[in-house]
Amino acid sequence: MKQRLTYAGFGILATLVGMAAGHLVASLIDPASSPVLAVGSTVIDLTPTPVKEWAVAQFGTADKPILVGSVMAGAAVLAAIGGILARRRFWLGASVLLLLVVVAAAAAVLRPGAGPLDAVPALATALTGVGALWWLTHAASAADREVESDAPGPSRRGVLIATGALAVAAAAMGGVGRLVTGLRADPSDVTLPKATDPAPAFPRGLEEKYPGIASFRTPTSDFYRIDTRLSLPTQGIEDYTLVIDGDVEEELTLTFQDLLDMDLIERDITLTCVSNDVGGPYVGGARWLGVRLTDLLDRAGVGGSADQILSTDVDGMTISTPLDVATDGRDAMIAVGMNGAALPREHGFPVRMVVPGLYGFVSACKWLTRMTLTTYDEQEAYWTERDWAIDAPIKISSRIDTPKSFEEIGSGKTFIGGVAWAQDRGIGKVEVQVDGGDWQTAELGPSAGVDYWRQWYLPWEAESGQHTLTVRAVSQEGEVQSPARAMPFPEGSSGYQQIIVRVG
Ligand SMILES: Nc1nc2c(c(=O)[nH]1)N[C@H]1C(S)=C(S)[C@@H](COP(=O)(O)O)O[C@H]1N2
Ligand SMILES: [Mo]
Repeated sequence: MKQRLTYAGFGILATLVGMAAGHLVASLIDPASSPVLAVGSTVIDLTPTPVKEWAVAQFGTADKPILVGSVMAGAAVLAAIGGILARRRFWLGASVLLLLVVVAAAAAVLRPGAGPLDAVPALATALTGVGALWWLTHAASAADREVESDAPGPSRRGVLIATGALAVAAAAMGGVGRLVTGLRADPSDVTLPKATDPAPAFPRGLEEKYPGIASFRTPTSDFYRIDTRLSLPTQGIEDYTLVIDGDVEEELTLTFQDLLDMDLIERDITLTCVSNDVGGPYVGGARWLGVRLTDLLDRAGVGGSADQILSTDVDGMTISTPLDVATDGRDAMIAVGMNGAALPREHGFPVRMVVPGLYGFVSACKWLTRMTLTTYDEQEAYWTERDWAIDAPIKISSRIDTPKSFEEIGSGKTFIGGVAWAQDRGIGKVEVQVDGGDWQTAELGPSAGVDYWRQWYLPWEAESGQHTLTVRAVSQEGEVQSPARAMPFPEGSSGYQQIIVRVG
């Protein structure tokens, strides 16, 4: 039994060393081709929509580390079996490791936008992993022979040396891989020109006077991040191009500088993810800098048949946007800046799309490299293939930020506060209901335009006991937030947020 455990450990250690080697080689080629990440990404793409929604609801943005952890755990189980088998028949055990590598190589090569070169990290994993297993099993069997012959010798130490050296090697390769990724061109090296059409001065939000309410502008580092990626693209600006093709008079290929040379608009726009539950965190407000979408489309000259802009990212991931909505006069843009700086890699460096009023999955393509004017009949985007809606305007919604659900607060003078959004229409009113009583009109914070969320608060004389608080928003056009409960799939959640608080 002890022997088995030891060999299971050998299998796991060998696999770890192999993974670390693959990760290091991938950091030089393309981080996404790292065996663990490639398998993880394939799992994401193959996961049925309901399961994915469940994972997002259950784990939030921790879903990615959990997925990577699960892939590693699965690999560890197989690696342990491989290690045990390798004790008696080395190549049988090694073939289990090799099977894992073949799966990883296939995942890396079959990713959209990948090529044969993306199999190299898996190859490095195979060589290192099998080599490590060979070293460990040979050191151990040498030690076994010594025990049998009762001759004291250095081989037991040999096992320790092999184990220690391999563990250190795995950690070192992991560290170097991280360093290499960090060395790549940084968005903070990019200086952006000023907007030709700047946004008005940004008003001071309510958050200082009414603590607990989400800050009026979401700090970039706190901005929610939702995408299908496990590693960030390493796209730089020197070799960046944006292609506009499909049903256009003239196909365009623009460099990053070409985009900066055009007129730039600056707008305050609130993004929202379709996966945001009522009361959820996947919404944030930022100041975006970019080229007006219609300026670009006019340059290319859109033909008569297109009804969809199919955006493609650096890796071939696609996002669809309804052409008529994006060009109806709203401030849709191809953004290069966020909150006064270049886009961070997490949020689409160097270039992304932002369309006020549409959920991110049908508009906000990050790491954008191509816009194809086409039709929904002809081409389907990533989420369209997964049965999500194609026309997905953001639903009017409101959220209570303070007090928190199930919070215990002191009785007396206090306030209820939060945010509300109805992009492209603007918030007209926010109403709060305490214990099912009359809808009371909340005070609104300053406005940064119809595409931006609005903070709100309602002074409240809190009496001891348990209370139910409910919020709803009304747009400037008088459209009332829908009370009908809906799940995020397929076109966004609806219903009123209701929380319970205890007043002491
Ligand atoms: N290339 C790419 N762009 C993408 C996504 C993606 O998975 N890949 N996710 C979209 C979704 S679902 C949303 S809600 C927004 C989120 O943008 P953020 O991460 O900058 O907040 O990006 C959109 N753009
Ligand atoms: Mo999203």
